[in-house]
Amino acid sequence: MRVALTIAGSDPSGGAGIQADLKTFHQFGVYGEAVITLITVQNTQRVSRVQTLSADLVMEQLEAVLEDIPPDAAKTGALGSMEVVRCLARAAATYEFPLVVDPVLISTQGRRLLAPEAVDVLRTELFPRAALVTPNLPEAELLSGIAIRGTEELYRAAETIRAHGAGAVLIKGGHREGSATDVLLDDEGWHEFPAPRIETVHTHGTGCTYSAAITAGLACGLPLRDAISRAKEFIHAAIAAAPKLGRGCGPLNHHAGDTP
Ligand code: PXL
Repeated sequence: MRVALTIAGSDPSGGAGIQADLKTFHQFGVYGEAVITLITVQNTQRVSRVQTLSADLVMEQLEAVLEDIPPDAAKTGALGSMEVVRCLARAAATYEFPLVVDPVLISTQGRRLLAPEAVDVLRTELFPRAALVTPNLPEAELLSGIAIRGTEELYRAAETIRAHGAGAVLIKGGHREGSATDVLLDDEGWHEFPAPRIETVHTHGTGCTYSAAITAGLACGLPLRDAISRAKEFIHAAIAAAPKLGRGCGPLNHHAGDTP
């Protein structure tokens, strides 16, 4: 059985973070492991508290897992502190499995999930270890320093982010005007992953779920572009079939779609 690992925060409402990642791994027939970096207090309406765990507690979880059930691929989500980013980047230098870095900075409700001083460490120390970095539009703007008004700036932002040493960059289209087309820059060049937009507020945890689905594909040995294509179909089906739970921005249906 293939194994995927998530290193991310907890969302007790089950829509985002490690909960979303584990459901997604399971949906792809991949055994899921989870190292917790922070605990949020949240529901579909608000994030009321974020408690980061110490870097040594995060690293101890990671070491315990890696020495016993090493994954075939891993992803990172919310990392919380600069210390965690730095320790993880150091450790990742020795990893032979692919690492997907979802650069989670701020929750949809506006809560910081990464300390401001950690952003530069993320870029300069963790991105060089990543097979893929998956920013959404606001994250791509923050990480590249480029205000993205159109396709031209989007492409320049991807180049700027990849220049930090990531294998590939996928800027997600969920926050774009018009269609939700994602743009990939990898060592073969540019590729677009188109999808029609679904008008809904039930998109809580979309970024987590998408990067987890890509990670599951990589854990199964799929080439990067195939892993993204399959994940894109999955995320579209999961949004289309959202169960409309909660009073706010509700979760996706992680059980949707024709996954293996
Ligand atoms: O979707 C970003 C995200 C990641 N991880 C955790 C979260 C959120 C958004 O709320 O709570 C734990």
